Amino acid sequence: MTPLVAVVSSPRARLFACFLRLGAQQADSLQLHTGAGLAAKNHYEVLVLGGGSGGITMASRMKRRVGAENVAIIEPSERHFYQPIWTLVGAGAKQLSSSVQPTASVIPSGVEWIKARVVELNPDKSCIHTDSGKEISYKYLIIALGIQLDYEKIKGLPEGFAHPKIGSNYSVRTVEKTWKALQDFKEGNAIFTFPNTPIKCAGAPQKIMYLSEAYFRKTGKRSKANIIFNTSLGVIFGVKKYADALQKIIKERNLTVNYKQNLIEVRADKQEAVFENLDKPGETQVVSYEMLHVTPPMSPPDVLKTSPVADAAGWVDVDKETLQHKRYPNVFGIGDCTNLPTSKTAAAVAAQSGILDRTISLIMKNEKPMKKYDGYTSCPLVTGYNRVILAEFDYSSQPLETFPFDQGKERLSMYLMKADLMPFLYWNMMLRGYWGGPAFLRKLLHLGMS
Ligand code: FAD
Ligand code: UQ1
Repeated sequence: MTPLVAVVSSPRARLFACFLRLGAQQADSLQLHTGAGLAAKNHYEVLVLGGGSGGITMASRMKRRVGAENVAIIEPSERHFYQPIWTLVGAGAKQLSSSVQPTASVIPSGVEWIKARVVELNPDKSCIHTDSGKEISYKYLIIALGIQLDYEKIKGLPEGFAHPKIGSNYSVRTVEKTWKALQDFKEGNAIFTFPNTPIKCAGAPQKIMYLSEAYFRKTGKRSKANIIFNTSLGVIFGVKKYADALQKIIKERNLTVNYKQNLIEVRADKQEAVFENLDKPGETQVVSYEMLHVTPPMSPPDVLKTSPVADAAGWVDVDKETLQHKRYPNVFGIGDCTNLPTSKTAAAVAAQSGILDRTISLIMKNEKPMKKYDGYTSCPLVTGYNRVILAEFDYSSQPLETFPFDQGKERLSMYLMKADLMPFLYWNMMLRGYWGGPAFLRKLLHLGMS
C-alpha cells in the first residue's frame, strides 16, 4: 500500500493540499509517538478511544483546550482511512491509495498515540485496559470506536471474497474487488445488498448500484445486465424528498428493487446468493449472480457490547443533544459507535465534533452543556460518474439543506464537491478540528432564514 498520496484530484487543490501536508509531515517528524505505548503515561486529562474520523477530530479540538501533552489517542491501526471515497474506488473513479494516510501523520503533533486495542472499559474507576496489558486512567473519556463489520454473519463469508465476481465497498480489503467484478461483468444478474442491521452511510449500498449501471451503459453491457437491489428495509431511503427522487431514477434506469430481502449466505464457488424474506419467516430464495456487491451486517464494537457505557443494544449511551454519557458525566461519545438516532456518517461526525467540543469545555468549567446537536447528517447520493443528489437532514428526517437550490436534483457541482472538495476538507480541516459541519454556511447562504 502506498501511504502518501494526493488526496484531491484537481491540480490546484492538489498543490495546495501538498503544501499543507508537507507542513504537517515536517511537524510530525519532530514529534515522538510512543508506538506500542512503551513510554506512554498511565493517566491523561483527555483520553480518546479510536483514531478514526471522530477520534482524530476530537483529539485536535481537545489539544487546543487542554494542551497536547494532556491528550492521548488509543488506536491500533497504522493506517487512517477516508472511507467515503471507497464508493468511488469500487466504481473505478478513484484509486484506493487516495483514501489512506499513515495514522502517525494524522495524530495531532504532541498528542500521545498509544498503538493498542482497547479491551475493557471501567468507567466506575475512570480507566480502560489495552491488549498490551496496560491500565490507563483519565479525567475525561471520548469514545469514538466506530462500527464493527460482521461479514462472518453471512454464511460463506469472508472466505467467499477469494472468488471473483464479488466485492464490498465497506472494507479496505474488498473494495477493489468491486471494481474488478464490474470490469469482469459479462451477462446476468448484478446484485446489490443491504443488511438487516444499522449500518454506516446507509446510502452507500445503492450508490454503487447507480455507478455500476452507468458503467455498464458506458461499456455497452447495459442490455446484458439485470440490476437488482435486494434490501432488508421497506423503503429506498428514510427521507421522503430524496426517496422520491431516487424512485424516479430507479424507474427511468430500469433497476429492480426487492424489499425485505436479507442476504444470509453466499455460495461464491457457484455464484449464488441466498436471501431470506423478512416478511415470511423461513422463506428463502437462491439467486445466481454475475456480480455481487455485499454490504455486511454491522454492530457495535465487541468491546462496547459488554461494557457499562453501552445501552441495551451495545451502543454508547449518550444524550442526543449534548453527546455526554447518560450515566457517566466524564464520558462522551461521538460517531458510529453511539446511539445518536441519526444516520451514521462522517458528515454527522463533523457536526457532532463542534457540539461535543462545546459540551466538554463547559463540563470542564463545571458549567451545564448548552449547545444542542440537531442530528445533522449528510449523504451524497452518487447516482452516476458525474452526478450527486446531496441529501442533508436532521433528527426529524426533514431536509436541512446547505445550498440555496434544490438538492433533490442530480448535480455535477455536488459530484465535484463529493469527489474533490470533501476529501480536501476532511484531511486538512476536519481532522485538524476546524470543520464542525456546514451549519454556518447554510445560515449564510439562506441569509439567516433557516
Ligand atoms: P471510524 O472512522 O470508523 O473510526 C473508528 C476507529 O476506531 C478506527 O480507526 C478503528 O481502528 C478504531 N477501533 C476500533 N476498535 C478499537 C478498539 N477496540 N480499540 C481502539 N481502537 C479501535 N460518510 C459521509 O459523511 N459521507 C459519505 O459519503 C460516506 N460514505 C461512506 C461510504 C463507505 C463505503 C463507508 C464504509 C463509509 C462511508 N461514510 C460516509 C461513513 C463514514 O466513513 C463514517 O461514518 C465515519 O468514518 C465514522 O467515524 P467514526 O470515528 O465513528 O468511526
Ligand atoms: C460534510 O461535512 C462531511 O464531513 C467532512 C462529509 O463527509 C465526507 C460529507 O460528505 C458532506 C456532504 C458534508 C457536508 C458539507 C457540505 C459543505 C454540505
